[in-house]
Amino acid sequence: LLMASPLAAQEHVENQHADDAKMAWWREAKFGMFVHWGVYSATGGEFRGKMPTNSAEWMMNKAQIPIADYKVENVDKFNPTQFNAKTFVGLAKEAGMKYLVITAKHHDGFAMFHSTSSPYNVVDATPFKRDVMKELAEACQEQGIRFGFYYSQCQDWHHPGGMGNGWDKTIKRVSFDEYVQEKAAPEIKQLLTEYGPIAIFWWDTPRDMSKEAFDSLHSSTNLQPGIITNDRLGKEYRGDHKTFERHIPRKGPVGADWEVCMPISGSWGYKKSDRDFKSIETLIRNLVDIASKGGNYLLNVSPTGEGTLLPQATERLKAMGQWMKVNSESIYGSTASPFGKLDWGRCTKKEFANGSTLYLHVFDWPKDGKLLVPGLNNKVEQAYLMDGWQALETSSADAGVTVSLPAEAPDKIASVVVVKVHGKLD
Ligand code: JFZ
Repeated sequence: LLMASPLAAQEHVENQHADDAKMAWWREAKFGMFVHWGVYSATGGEFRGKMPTNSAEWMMNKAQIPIADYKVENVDKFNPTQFNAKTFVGLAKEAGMKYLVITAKHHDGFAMFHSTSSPYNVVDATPFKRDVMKELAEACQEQGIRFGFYYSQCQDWHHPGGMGNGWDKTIKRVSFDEYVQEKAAPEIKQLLTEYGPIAIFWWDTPRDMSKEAFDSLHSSTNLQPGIITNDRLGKEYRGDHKTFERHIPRKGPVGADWEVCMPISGSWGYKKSDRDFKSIETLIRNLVDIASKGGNYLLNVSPTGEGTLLPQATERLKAMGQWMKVNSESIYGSTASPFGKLDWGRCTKKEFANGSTLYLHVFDWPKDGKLLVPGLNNKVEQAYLMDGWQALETSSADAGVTVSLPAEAPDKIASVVVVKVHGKLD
């Protein structure tokens, strides 16, 4: 068997320039919603009174649930009657998110859309019978949110050729290539032809596969011109952007597009016992931190078996939206900070023909009212607070530019000070 084609990675490098146009919206967007939703959500990650796993979408694997039991305990119980795609997408929009990526099929193999290649899907196999992917695709289209699919291409714990299910002895195994031909490739093709414009295809997780299987999965993404893919199709595959999982890198990778995906709480999929919600402060500062390093933030939420988010999640998204309402100019379309570590917070930047704008995100408001921008020697044209546009005095010295601040921080989490300077920075 041949390994995943290294050629694919090569082609990508040669196409780097052409990619600039297609990556433009994604680089501008900075902030997206990730959604893990599946039949595991019906029981909140619980199996017959036990919570087998840290991350609910892995419950079938961790509790070694046979396919037949998973059907009874989860598939048959999936009936999210409170789900409303418009409200859901509206919340992403309110948070300031510009795109949404959702699990069309996770490792459990269950299709959250009306698959025409496998009856193991939300319309044919659950009491709910609604194609929730179609509803979301339409709501995103209406509300101007770019829409993308997560798809587990290697692991499939339901199909006899899929990877990962070593516990259900009733499975009569077939080859992985058969699984690709019968299920994965046709499902992906369907997702990319019957759901309107698809902005992102988010592969997960790479494992070894034949060149034929790799090519067959990969080629389907040509069905949507301009589609953006992550780096998790095959081991050698770079895709258009690099995925960081759960953690923010100390420095962003140079010359590459990248994204940090992270659950808003502890688990990706809804888990009843999950109390690990990140604070509003952490979430806003994460967004700022990632933007200051040049990356995107794909923040995951976990709809319940009812089809709604917990109030803890809704509240946090709304608070992020409040902050974005005042400050989003410092995030959308910004690029990485020209500075290394800053004592008081982070910086993002935008460049124009004759000058640059620095957005200083102050986490720790200086007690003496003096904010030093170390090493900045460009001529300052203007400085003001983002919130309310109050003009601020600056002074320049060898150490850099010092901005004089009012006594009170406009925002305890992150106040933005805008500094417009002459010329470029790097
Ligand atoms: C995968 C999934 O297994 C998980 O359920 C979730 O969907 C997450 C977003 O992605 O988990 C991974 C995949 C890759 C790595 C870590 C976790 N990785 O490369 O470090």
